[in-house]
Amino acid sequence: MGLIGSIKNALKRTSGALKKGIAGDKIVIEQLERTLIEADFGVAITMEIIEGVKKALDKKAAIEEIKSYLMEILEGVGNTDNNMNSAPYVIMFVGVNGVGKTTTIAKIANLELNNGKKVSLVAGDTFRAAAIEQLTIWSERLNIPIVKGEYGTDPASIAYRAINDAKGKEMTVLIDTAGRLHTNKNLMGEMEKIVRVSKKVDENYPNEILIVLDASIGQNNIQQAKQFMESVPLTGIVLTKLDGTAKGGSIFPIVRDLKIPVKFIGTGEGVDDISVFNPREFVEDLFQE
Ligand SMILES: Nc1nc2c(ncn2[C@@H]2O[C@H](COP(=O)(O)OP(=O)(O)OP(=O)(O)O)[C@@H](O)[C@H]2O)c(=O)[nH]1
Ligand SMILES: [Mg+2]
Repeated sequence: MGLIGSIKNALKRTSGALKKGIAGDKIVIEQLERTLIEADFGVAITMEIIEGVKKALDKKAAIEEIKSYLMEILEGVGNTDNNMNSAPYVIMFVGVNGVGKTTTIAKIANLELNNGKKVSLVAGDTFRAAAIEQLTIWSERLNIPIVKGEYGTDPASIAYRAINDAKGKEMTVLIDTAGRLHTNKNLMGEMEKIVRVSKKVDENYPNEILIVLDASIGQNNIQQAKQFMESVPLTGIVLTKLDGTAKGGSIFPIVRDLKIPVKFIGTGEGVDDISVFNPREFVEDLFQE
């Protein structure tokens, strides 16, 4: 299945629910409202959509109104292009436990390889048992280099070494980090240090700090991400596990609240189950026939 097919498929749970809300010849406001809330669009955005729909002349116009309103939210937070062209281009992935950081890194590595780019992986999770092996397996499977150290060692020094090794090379450097909660001060400090030390190689590094969010927890992601934002300057979002949730609508309050763009979406467990985020495609697929 092609990439577009897989987004459509991944959004089936959310789009299927939305379809019920706009079934029939005319949009029934109460029904639409309930559906939007259930799909986790949030109260504010739901109310704004309803206002727009009330002004529309017919169902077709109403749906077009909804789509363009939602597109504005996604595009209103700036550049969603992935222009990964510095030498090297360094991306660090952060987030709480189990959201899909390591899997996302493998998927993006694979995307980059398919685009003819060189990639290296950085095993910056020296905390969780088997985390280094997990990334090593991916590096072997994808046949790409990995920079790693011992468990319990400082991931900042590993990241520094990796970025320094890649200096001047056209290469995408993907830094894995341990899952952490904001309440773990040590781990939060360790994450800040990775950023600080990367900047010693070049102040632009890491070029991106992407927070990986599990779509199935919906709007609860907002609070979680804000806590990370207090420690490191997040540049974008990877929204994973869209395939397993009907809460796909939460992407809108998340983006509007955090004011950073979604860069990639995860649509399954396989290495190909990722898409470079495209707001128009996302909105069209939400309202698929
Ligand atoms: N269905 C689905 N599963 C996913 C997706 N992304 C990751 N997963 C699964 O989520 C689980 C956790 O993935 P990891 O990549 O290990 O998550 P992590 O954030 O690195 O976890 P920690 O390192 O323990 O914090 C695995 O079983 C993945 O296969 C996705 O887009 N869809
Ligand atoms: Mg991991």
